[in-house]
Amino acid sequence: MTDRHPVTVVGLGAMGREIARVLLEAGHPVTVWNRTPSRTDDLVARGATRAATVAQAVTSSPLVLVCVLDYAATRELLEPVATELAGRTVVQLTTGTPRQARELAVWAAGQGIDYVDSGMMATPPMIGTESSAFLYSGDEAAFQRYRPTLDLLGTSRWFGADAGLASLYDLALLSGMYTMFAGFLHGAAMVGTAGVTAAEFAESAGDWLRAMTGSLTYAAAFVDSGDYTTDVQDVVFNKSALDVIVTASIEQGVAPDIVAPIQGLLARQLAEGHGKKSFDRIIESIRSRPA
Ligand code: FVH
Repeated sequence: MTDRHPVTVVGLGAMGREIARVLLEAGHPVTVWNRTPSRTDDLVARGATRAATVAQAVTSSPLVLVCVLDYAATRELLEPVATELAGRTVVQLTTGTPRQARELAVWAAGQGIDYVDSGMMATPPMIGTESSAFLYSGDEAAFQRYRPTLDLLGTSRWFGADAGLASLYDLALLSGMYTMFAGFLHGAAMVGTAGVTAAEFAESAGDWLRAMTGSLTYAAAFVDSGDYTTDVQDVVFNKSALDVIVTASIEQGVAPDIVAPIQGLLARQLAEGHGKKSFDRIIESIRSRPA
């Protein structure tokens, strides 16, 4: 669908507001509903229509975007208006688990609602910019129908008919993000003991981490092949490095809570006889495989 069709946005928090703004600026008639109505004032001033009820909101548009705190709130809002939603498309932008996405998809299918789940790889200021990416899975026909509209929010990436996949990928990417930031903060605490500011450290850390991302494909090759044979920087080597980092942290008065789990995983690999294998084999200590 390429025309500027009506869109409803339910949930006008930090993300929902930016989403509604981008859609309005692109010329879509936008209806908004938020639990706290005053949070929609600025959007109404920009031309959005404020719905008095969720039922009124969802019957205003063929496409309903939901962006609230969690899936419990989503269900509280959508279940009472299932009849009104039948025949429409719901895109669930709210963050949740793959199981929650799959369960909501099953519920929606039972109500005759076209359901697409999404993971938003963006912060509010990124919405509608080149750095924003939105992950989707679920009802492909509905996704394709509204793709031109969804593309306004950021680069759209399709993951398939399993509604849980967008969420799974979203949370996997966030895991990488959180551990990166946590590692940065651990490093900042370490150099902070020598009077180095976090801002100074951020410059070096940024350069180093950017250089290291080039090695992700090497790590992936070990994991995907299941062959962790290496003649460089094996588990023994990396366990030794983590031992030094943990010891240095403690000596500097920094708690090793962030780095110690990696040391622990390497210790397990060593104990299981994989000292000569690559660092990446620690994944074997945490993962389960599809049946
Ligand atoms: N903000 C971010 O950077 C991240 C980016 C990645 C994705 N997350 C997830 O996006 C969902 C929405 O996040 P948000 O930042 O918009 O969240 P808030 O600004 O806190 O707004 C929350 C909205 O949810 C409404 N709400 C909460 N509980 C209920 C409920 N029981 N019934 C109806 N609405 C509810 C809340 O309404 P109000 O407090 O204004 O009345 C806001 O509209 C979220 O899943 C993030 O994890 C964001």
